[in-house]
Amino acid sequence: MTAPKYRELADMLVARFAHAPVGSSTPSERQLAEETGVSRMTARRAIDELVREGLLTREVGRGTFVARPAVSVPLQLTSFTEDMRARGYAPSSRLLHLGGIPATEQVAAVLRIPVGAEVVLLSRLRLADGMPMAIERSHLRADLFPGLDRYDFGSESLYRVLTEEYGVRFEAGEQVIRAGIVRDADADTLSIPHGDPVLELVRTSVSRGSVVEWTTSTYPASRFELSARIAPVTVQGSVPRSALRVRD
Ligand code: 16G
Repeated sequence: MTAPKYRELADMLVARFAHAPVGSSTPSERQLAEETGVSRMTARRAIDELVREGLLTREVGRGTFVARPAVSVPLQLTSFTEDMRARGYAPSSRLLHLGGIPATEQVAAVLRIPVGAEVVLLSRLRLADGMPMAIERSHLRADLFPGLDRYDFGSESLYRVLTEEYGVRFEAGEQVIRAGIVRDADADTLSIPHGDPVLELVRTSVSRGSVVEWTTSTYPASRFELSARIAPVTVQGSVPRSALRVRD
């Protein structure tokens, strides 16, 4: 059975607005009908669908706009694969780079290894239902994870490989979130305009007392929001660690 015409049009619009910033205006029913050759009635139904699904919002007398960030990124020690599956998206990756490099001073300090020691750099474009979501650059300790290049990170989950093949047990993590401007090469990879704002989530995760991963995830700021569960402080007298700190 083929999908009804309005649904086909709605799906086409979902793809078209996938990278549009929140608040950008979308074509009217009349423009859509003219552009695609469907009736105005079909155009209206397609827009109605997307309004119902929350992708678009209609403002009386003003028009229709891209509504809210498509994805809310949780602040938990979960993997991209798990996050996207939990939202009903099919996760995938495009491998941008996988190879050994000598640790710079910064990498060495974060991973607590000597400067110049080998680390594995894994760079991936992360996609959900085929749509680019983020670029992730992971630095991993080569001594703890020999032979990482045997895995196909175009389809594999890094966390699955680390836990199941290398016995990693994630026990803690720290995530720093900062705003930035997209690098030109990343803009092309993410299909967003040069100079657009991005959110960078920088994660270190710890297994058996060692820092095993230092990953920077670059998300287009216009399409994402961050959410975190907040819990009351339970330990008497403990001071919560500052979440907001001045950047060097
Ligand atoms: C998440 C993590 C990232 C980790 C990746 C593993 C954030 C901000 N970052 O994206 O540090 O490397 O998951 O994903 O959530 P994978 O197991 O799907 O490869």
